[in-house]
Amino acid sequence: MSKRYLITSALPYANGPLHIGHLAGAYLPADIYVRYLRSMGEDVVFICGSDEHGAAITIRAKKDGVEPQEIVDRYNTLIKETFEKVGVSFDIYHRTSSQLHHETAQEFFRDLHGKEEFIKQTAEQYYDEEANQFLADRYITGTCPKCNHEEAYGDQCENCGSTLSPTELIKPVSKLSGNTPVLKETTHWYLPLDKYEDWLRPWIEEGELDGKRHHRPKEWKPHVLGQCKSWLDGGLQPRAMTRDLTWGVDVPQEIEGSEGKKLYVWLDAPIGYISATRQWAEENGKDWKPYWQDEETKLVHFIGKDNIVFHCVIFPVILKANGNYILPDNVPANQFLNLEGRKISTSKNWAIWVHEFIEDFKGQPEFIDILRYYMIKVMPETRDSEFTWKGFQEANNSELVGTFANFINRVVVLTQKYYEGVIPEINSELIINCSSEEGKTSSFHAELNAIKIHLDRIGEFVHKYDFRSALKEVMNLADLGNKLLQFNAPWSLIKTDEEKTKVVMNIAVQVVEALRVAIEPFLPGTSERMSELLNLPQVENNSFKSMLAKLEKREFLIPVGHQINKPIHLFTKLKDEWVDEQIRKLEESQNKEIVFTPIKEEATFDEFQKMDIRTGTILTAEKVKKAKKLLKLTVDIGLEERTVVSGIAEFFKPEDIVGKEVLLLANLAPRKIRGVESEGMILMAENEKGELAFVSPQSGFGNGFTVR
Ligand code: B3M
Ligand code: ZN
Repeated sequence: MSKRYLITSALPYANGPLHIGHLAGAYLPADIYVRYLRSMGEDVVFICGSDEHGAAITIRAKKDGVEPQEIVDRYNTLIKETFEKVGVSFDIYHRTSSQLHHETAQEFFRDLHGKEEFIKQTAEQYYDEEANQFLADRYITGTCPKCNHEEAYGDQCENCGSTLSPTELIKPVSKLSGNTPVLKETTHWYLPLDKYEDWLRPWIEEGELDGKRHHRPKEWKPHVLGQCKSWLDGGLQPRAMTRDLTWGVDVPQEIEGSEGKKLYVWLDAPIGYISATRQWAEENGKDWKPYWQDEETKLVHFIGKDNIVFHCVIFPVILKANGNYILPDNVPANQFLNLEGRKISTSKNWAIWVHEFIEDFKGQPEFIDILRYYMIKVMPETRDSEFTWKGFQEANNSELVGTFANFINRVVVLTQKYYEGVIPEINSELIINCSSEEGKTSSFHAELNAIKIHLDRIGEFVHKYDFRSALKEVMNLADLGNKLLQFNAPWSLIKTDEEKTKVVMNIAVQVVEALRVAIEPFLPGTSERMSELLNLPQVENNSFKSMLAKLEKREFLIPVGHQINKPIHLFTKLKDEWVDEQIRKLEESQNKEIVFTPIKEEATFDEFQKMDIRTGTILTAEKVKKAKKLLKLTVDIGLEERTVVSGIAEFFKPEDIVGKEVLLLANLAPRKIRGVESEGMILMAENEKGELAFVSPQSGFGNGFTVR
């Protein structure tokens, strides 16, 4: 065990709500780990907060036509409330637009700058001439050079998880104007990552730091090590730690050339873990430094796989270059959760939004824990996994209802029926039937020992970040309880041997109590309801540890004579119609939210007047040889006929559009396209799916008339 733990979850961008993929990736696993550590009496701090800078925010602000601060205020509040309602129990949920964070991040920059860790360099970066600004990584999309995904970002590809630089993208496009960006010189401060390889590689590959054992690489997930190694083997490059932006943490103004420069979001955001810890310490009268600067602290970053390199290479370099900070003991990144056979997509609204789930089932508190249970069961710990509503129903009906709640209910009902809810006095020497194997005999103490074996296994799995197996082990404990009842049949035994029945029922209640404590890291709401059921105080720090200590000393977990309450239904079955309804809602909702292209730069009326748009009718249409997207049209615009090449062949058949009334930009400079002189452009609308539609006057309007 470590002296103390500092646990972080990736700071979610405050540019939209949380979906189930976020929870399964970086938040639910961390919450289980932290709750277990607390229940084992460990000194642990759980840190998170909103990541409020970077293009993810400003793109959303442009889309909504508001200032970035309004976006982060809106989503910081929603995200914080959502985490609270699903029981993700941060010690602080901070935010990087706070003054304390700006100061902390600027302190880091000054320190690195003062130590001349940066290289000030002028290099070419992508610039959007129409938007008249340099483009941050997320403002550029293009084809991923690694997997050919066509919507990769300038800094990473969400499809294959690769970390990229904008200049690696094939056919880059600016998200601001839709144009191809140009390369333009600008000056930034670069962190020469290559300079740190001599200690990075042994740290990652051997778990050694400055010649000493730091951690065990075999405890890191293979896909995390794999991504780090391929980054190291690909050759570390200097990486710009500043950007030309209007939103973010200023480069300290006393530094020459800092005008208009902000910290790169991936320098600023991870420092958000430190500023959040400082805020937490201030609010709780604690000293933050031991959590970040004492080697006896175990630092663990919970993230999604698309953040691996930032947490295993860039942030450690920043911390090491500073010199006062510890490095992470592990970065157990999860893979991606898919939904009903498709990737979760915020732009296509193919997602289960957590705040909507909470709202939909607010009258049924057990639904939060069914969601947690199923998401842990399918957690993408080592490979991408799948969320399906059918799977959700099965996990609830057969495991939570059939195994877990059913056992607890039988114990409570029988204890009420035989002993009016009072835990019976027992003769612990009596022999009963064993819970693990039909026909074998056992005793009270042997059964308590069997409980402890499951509890120890839960801890082992949790410490290996294997939360799926840990939860399975909790369910194995419920199975032990079911078999104890099945192999001893107290409902019959009571007729022939009351004393033995008391032993069986007492052990059964001890199992229920073990489940109440053991389930808390996974399903905190259920544990709370079980506390009411057993008439006990809530699980708190040290509960798991003191439970193990009692079992060590062969003591009761729940004392004889304790009065429990009347039975309640912890979970109830979900019908097939309910599943059908969830799938219908999901399929319908996917068109609900449309992501609009940002409004372009302001145009003057005179600029608009320069365009001459006329009504017209398509007279002929034919395919352009060897150009699957192009059609060659003849358009009658009243005073003349024009030949126009149009990129609509994937959406319209030539024969279907002859006679179509259209609008034509008639004074566009002619240009040769695939050998055909195109004299103008047909106006088309494009929706969120990329589908095209003609923009037409009402039928019979006539040709050659001016649009104004
Ligand atoms: N804001 C989350 C993401 O990439 C990013 C994490 C920052 S953790 C310091 O989706
Ligand atoms: Zn890719």
